[in-house]
Amino acid sequence: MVSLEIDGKMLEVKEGRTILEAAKEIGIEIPHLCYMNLEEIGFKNDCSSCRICVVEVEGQRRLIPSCSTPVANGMKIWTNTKRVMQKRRNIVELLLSDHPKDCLICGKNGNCELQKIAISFGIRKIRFSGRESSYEKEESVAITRDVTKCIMCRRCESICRDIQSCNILTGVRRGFSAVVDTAFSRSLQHTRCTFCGQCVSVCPTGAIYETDNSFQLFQDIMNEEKIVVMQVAPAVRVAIGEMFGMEAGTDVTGKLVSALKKIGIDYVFDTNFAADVTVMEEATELKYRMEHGKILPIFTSCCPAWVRFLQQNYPEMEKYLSSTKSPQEIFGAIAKHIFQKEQEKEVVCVSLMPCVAKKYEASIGKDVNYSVTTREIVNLLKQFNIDLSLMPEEDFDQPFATSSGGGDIFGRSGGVMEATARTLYYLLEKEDLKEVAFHNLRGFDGLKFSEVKIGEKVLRLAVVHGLRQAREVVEAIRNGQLQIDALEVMACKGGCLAGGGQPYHHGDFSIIQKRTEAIQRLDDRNSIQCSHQNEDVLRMYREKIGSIYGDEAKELFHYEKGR
Ligand code: HC0
Ligand code: SF4
Repeated sequence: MVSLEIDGKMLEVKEGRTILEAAKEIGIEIPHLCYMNLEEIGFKNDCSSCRICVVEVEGQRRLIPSCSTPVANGMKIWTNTKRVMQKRRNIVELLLSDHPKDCLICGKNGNCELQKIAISFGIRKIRFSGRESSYEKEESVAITRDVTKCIMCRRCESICRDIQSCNILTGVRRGFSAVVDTAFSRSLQHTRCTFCGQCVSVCPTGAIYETDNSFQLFQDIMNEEKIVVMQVAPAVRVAIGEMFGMEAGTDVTGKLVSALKKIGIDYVFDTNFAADVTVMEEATELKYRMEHGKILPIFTSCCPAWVRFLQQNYPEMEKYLSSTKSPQEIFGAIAKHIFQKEQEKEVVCVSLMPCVAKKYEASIGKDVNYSVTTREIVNLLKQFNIDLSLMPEEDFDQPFATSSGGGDIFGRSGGVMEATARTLYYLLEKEDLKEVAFHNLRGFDGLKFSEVKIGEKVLRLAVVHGLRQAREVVEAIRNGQLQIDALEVMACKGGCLAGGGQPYHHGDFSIIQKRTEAIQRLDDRNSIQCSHQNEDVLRMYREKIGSIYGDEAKELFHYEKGR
């Protein structure tokens, strides 16, 4: 332990802690912009580029950045001296002097950390004026970049490099012209960007945010000629309440359904129902591959960022991907090929997702018209003056309303594999697993393994999240160092619960933990444990599709020739 003094208070903290972290332990919040620490998933951005967190340390002539300076025995620190306060204010005013002032129509309005700092510093006037940078905005199908709003905090660069190993964004140029950009300023679409949206999750300003589809939804709702059908992804229901002041991990499923109805969505269905369909198809596909000596391991294919990552970086490994579509796309097929037949007007299928890559997936698929994020729907609900916390509870619309616990856990890392294993066991053994929980596949470890004994065979399952670790796993499989039968990959650490379209966590990992616990509770409390026990799914097959993994199912729920 290290003993030190901050603002006259004595304290002891663990060795290796920074001054900023130590101060936080005794309730002193030092303002900062570039720093972010998600220790639990191995992400730390402490390049001390903004220098808003400077403090005075006795014996040091210069002001010290608290985010990157470790504590030492006997240190005496002041976090709010005149010098410190003046320096911080100068930095913020300098940042603002070269920052667009279009907050009212900015994608981060209300969520911007620079805006919050400007408010907390009471800035009404910027003393410095001069040249302002100008860059074209880039709007891809999933992510919009406005480099004029880049403050060079480098968080996007760090997460893209260290957690995702994609290296799409990097600091370019020097001095006044320095910004974070792609190589040769290429649009994201023309790079190997996966659209995972992790850069969006950590950007403090409006430099990177989701491409907006909420206005399109607004217009469709207003159009009497259309029937708007919305599917709600597994991870949204335990996160969206945060933006209405509720505790992270509050399950607001029923309230969300009634709120969506209230703003004029005609039908609200559950993506978890489609997740159960994905399980039926994927488990049957895996069984088929095992029994016919086809290629193994099978890779899950429901995370579009992971799929794009594999296609771009390891095209020779694409053959391992399951041909089963993601729940988003499976539901799209249900909406456009089953539900549409019973309607007289045109059905618009919109997905509500925690993810920005789902916008990309919708754009390359046929059936989902477009996707909106958790944050976008919150904006829309607020436009309609709806406070989610005050809404009554309502059920999803029939007949796509029921899900099993297997469908419910899709939103967390390990969920797809666990749900698939529950059903695969049943398909092969003709009886249910006695214990459906695969505890080894849960939690935040980057790579997790489990085994399931089916007859004489032991199936080896693996789960990985975060693309850096996914890359290591793919390479180990390619080099023959790792032998497994099935692999789940989610691009975001923690799975969809931590997706790029979710309420901002602002560096607080406990939020993601609480969402994960909440999703697990849905599974634990569900009286239907496995996808193959979902009577509504089985009825849909009986009445509309025919057999699982049959001709019609393959036509609707699978990509041709793999992908
Ligand atoms: Fe996910 Fe999904 S679980 S990717 O994380 O598989 O986005 O929530 O909707 O499609 O179900 C995201 C979440 C989904 C899909 C499902 C899968
Ligand atoms: Fe990197 Fe993902 Fe952002 Fe693309 S979306 S730039 S891959 S972090």
